[in-house]
Amino acid sequence: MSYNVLTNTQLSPTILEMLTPACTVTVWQGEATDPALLAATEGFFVYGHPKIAGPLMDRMPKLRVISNFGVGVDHINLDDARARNIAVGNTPRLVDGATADLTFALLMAIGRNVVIGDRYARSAAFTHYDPNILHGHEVHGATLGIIGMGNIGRQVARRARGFDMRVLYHNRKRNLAAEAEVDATYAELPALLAQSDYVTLNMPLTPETRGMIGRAQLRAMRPTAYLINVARGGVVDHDALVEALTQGWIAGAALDVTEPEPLPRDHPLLQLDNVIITPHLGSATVQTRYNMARRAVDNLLAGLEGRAMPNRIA
Ligand code: 8YV
Repeated sequence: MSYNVLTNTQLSPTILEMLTPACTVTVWQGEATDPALLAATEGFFVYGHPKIAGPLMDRMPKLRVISNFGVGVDHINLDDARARNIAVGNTPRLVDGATADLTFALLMAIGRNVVIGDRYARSAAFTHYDPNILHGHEVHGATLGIIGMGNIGRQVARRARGFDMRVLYHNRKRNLAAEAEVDATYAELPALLAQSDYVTLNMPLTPETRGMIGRAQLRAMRPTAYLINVARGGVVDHDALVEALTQGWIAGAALDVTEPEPLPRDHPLLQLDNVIITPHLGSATVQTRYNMARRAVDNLLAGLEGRAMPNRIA
């Protein structure tokens, strides 16, 4: 028995090795995909963030399971899947540590001029040591504002303790377990923005969080503060962010995610020295990516075989 599985992009050899004993895997070619192939598809292995909603699902009448490689499922219409009895799996918890590590890497890199310092140190302009240049802002002892105190936010808070940071957080609802574990203090959004030296975005993209950081929120931040986004580009209004960074409303931003992703090559954010951009590397470690692959494959196979999926979100 070999299940018909579609994927949206060429999968890594590691994932293919996990899938091929039980599945025949083909790659979606967009509109050019053979309709017969779609009609036969039983499982969809989703890699990256292609938009998947009802009309596409309807072209796959045999589709029983969508397995998402990643925790965030904002690109998949879960209501449409539920309405069609299609199970959706994802990979929660597995990405938390790596994503929190990258949140901290970006926080330190933007606060301490690591990237711009690297560029300078490689350039012809670096002719002698100059103690007057590239003074950043302290990380230890600073106030960190975490927006989104879920599993990833909590891991960020744990790392912040090691840097003797004061930790504020904002979340849909208070997270008393996190407060007790990491000594984080709940704050309303305006208070968090006004008091934080570093603001990290660790929430999912939902209709409520889309555009949550706009002009008013960026204006409420300190001119010496930094914004770090490892969530989804859609939670930040990018036009407002350009304004904030060029008008000095905030000191800088470090973005692992943007909308669109990638940004058009002539986007003004790419021209700014007080911005760091990484290509969505939050979970990109050898170990985490392996664990995500394993879980995504396990979800897919369980769904196809009618067993309980290890992580089912819809
Ligand atoms: C993945 C992510 O890299 O888990 C998520 O939500 O954004 C990342 O860890 C991405 O989803 C790859 O498919």
